[in-house]
Amino acid sequence: LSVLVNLGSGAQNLTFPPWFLFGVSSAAFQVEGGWNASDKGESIWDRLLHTHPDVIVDGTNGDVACDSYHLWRRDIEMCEELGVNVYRFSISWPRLLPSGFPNYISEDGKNYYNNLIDGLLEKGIQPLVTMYHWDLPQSLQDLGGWANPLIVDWFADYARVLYTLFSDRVKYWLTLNEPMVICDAGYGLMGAPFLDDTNIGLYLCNKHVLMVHAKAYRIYDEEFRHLHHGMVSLSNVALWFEPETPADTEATKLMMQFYEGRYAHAIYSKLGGWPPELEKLLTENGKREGYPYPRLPPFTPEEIEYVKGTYDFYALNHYTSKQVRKVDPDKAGSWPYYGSKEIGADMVNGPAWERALSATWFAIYPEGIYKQLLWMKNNYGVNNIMITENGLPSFEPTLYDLKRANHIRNILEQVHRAMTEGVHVLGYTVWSMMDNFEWTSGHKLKYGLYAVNFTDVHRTRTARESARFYASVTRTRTIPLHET
Ligand code: BGP
Repeated sequence: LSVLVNLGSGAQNLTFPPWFLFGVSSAAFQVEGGWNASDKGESIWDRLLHTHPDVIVDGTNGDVACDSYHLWRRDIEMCEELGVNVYRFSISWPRLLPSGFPNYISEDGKNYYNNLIDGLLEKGIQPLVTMYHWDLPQSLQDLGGWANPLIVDWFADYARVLYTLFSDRVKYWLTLNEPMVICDAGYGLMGAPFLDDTNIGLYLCNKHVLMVHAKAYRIYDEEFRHLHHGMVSLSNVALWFEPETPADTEATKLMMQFYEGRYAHAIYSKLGGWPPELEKLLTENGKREGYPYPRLPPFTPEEIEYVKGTYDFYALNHYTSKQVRKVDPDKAGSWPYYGSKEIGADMVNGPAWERALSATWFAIYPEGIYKQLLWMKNNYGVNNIMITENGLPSFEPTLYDLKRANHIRNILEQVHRAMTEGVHVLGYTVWSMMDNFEWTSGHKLKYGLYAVNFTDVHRTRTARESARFYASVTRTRTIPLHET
């Protein structure tokens, strides 16, 4: 039984406007493989997984992943089968600039991305390019990585190379994917470079990601926009938070600022800089973990102006929602999925929210995205929003993933609802086009519209039911009124 049967009569369905961009997402490290193909440099994820395979639940790594380095033609074909308008992928910095610097540009790296971009455009699919999805050149990590303020210049050089090579054809750019994960995971023993530095390194990183983004945005603005008329932003991860009881309202506001505001306020708010309540908290609350100093490095007034307004649209990755419960800071669950000692709050699942996976953090609450979109518009006054990731994880490899199809439908219904209430949503891209290397979950966790056979050298991709459903959505530009 295909859900397609429900899409017969347009009158029964919710319709999306012709300009709305439907897409799918991926990231270089998670799909490309070819980790040492040709002259590619080593990334921090290559280094981590070659030295600490134990951090990945199933001991897998990104050496081959989906082998998209060789199978890019098939990837384009899948985009075509899905009927999407945009394909979001990322560029591997060490594949293009093996030393990390523009003193040497890899011909093979350049050809790989040119082939992908040209192949997509030939099929009428727009590339949406993330410049950095967590695979920093190891050479730059050895120089201090995201804790070194020089990264602002290193990234600027890299961004200029990207714009010079590709911005005649790439119109949608994202500088960074989820700075929250770059800093909080990278310096909190959850992802490469796998450092334990939540007092200093993490917060230096917080400032530098914002400066990096701003400079890359301004380079486009000043040197390339008049030639190519594209759009630049960054993708922030956006978890929707609600208070468990009215007594938890203040803690919820702070949680929102800690999770999202730390990476959004400086760019999108009228005031700029750090969210004021959070800045106060991370100054006065320093003693909590035995570190009696302010943590957030200050912005100068010039820096505040430099970062403010550096966006052409707001990009968000939204997966799930949490209720917030105020607790004794010492008893708070672990960041970023269960709670925060800094805020003194736990994250709990709403009683009526379904879980996608047993005993994990993923609650299914489609209305969260509707509330999130309205919050962005009302809180920051930004009304040009793109959903750059959303999807449903599962440990089940089944091809008959009606639950995922229905989840996408339910999310799109809430996006549609926000749009009818005046939120301008540019588009929506599903995470993910295919099963891939899901960071610390390796190959165990599946997000794909397409299943990938990782035991087969050809990395065969097979459409799931959700792929057929999504293809029907992109072709009709409608979703059925009710779940299947
Ligand atoms: C986002 C990342 C993606 C993807 C997704 C699923 O944060 O940008 O790269 O991995 O999350 O994440 P997870 O595997 O942690 O569920």
